Amino acid sequence: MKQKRTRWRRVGLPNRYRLVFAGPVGAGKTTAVRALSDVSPVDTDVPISAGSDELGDDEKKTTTVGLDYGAWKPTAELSVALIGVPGQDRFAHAQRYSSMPDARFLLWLRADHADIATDAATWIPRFAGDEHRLVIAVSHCADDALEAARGSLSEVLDRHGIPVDRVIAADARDRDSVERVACVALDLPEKDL
Ligand SMILES: Nc1nc2c(ncn2[C@@H]2O[C@H](COP(=O)(O)OP(=O)(O)OP(=O)(O)O)[C@@H](O)[C@H]2O)c(=O)[nH]1
Ligand SMILES: [Mg+2]
Repeated sequence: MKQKRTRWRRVGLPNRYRLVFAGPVGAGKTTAVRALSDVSPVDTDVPISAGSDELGDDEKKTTTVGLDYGAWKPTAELSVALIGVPGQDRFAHAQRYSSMPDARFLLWLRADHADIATDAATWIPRFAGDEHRLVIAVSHCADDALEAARGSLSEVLDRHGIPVDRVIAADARDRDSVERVACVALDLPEKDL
């Protein structure tokens, strides 16, 4: 006999968001999820394979093959699931994070990458239709390098209707810095935190 299932309404529960961390290899997605998460994050990192062209620097020894998961509670009323996707295209199955109304997107790009504009041109179209919910976090960004990065990105930003002030310098290793870009992506005034 078919049983009627009780429908639970979400009453009095905190508002929930998903914040998706996307971008090329080594931009800092896993590091940023780790920095911001209030709980021990789950990651799916494996050691970088020797001789591969995965971008490694001295500090980076692993790469994400599935998803990163963390959780952040900026206020008593808000609960944010942190989801990092892999940078490598061979794990592209996990890059497609379906666009839902509660999703916001942080695209991480490296300022010290020779072709930050190409990285942006590759990744931004993956958020087609969601550009208004996208913030670009520029990592590995020296104090005076943000304007240069914004300049390099200006054409691709124009093409996708993204205002230049949505491009923000952020150090993925630093919680305050990640919090700042997360607040912009979630339209949260920082003073409320
Ligand atoms: N100097 C510097 N290092 C940074 C900054 N942001 C992140 N890093 C370092 O850059 C590396 C980023 O590595 P991950 O977080 O694994 O990068 P990812 O984007 O998750 O890469 P994949 O999972 O391989 O796609 C780490 O070694 C961080 O410590 C920054 O602003 N400055
Ligand atoms: Mg990663």
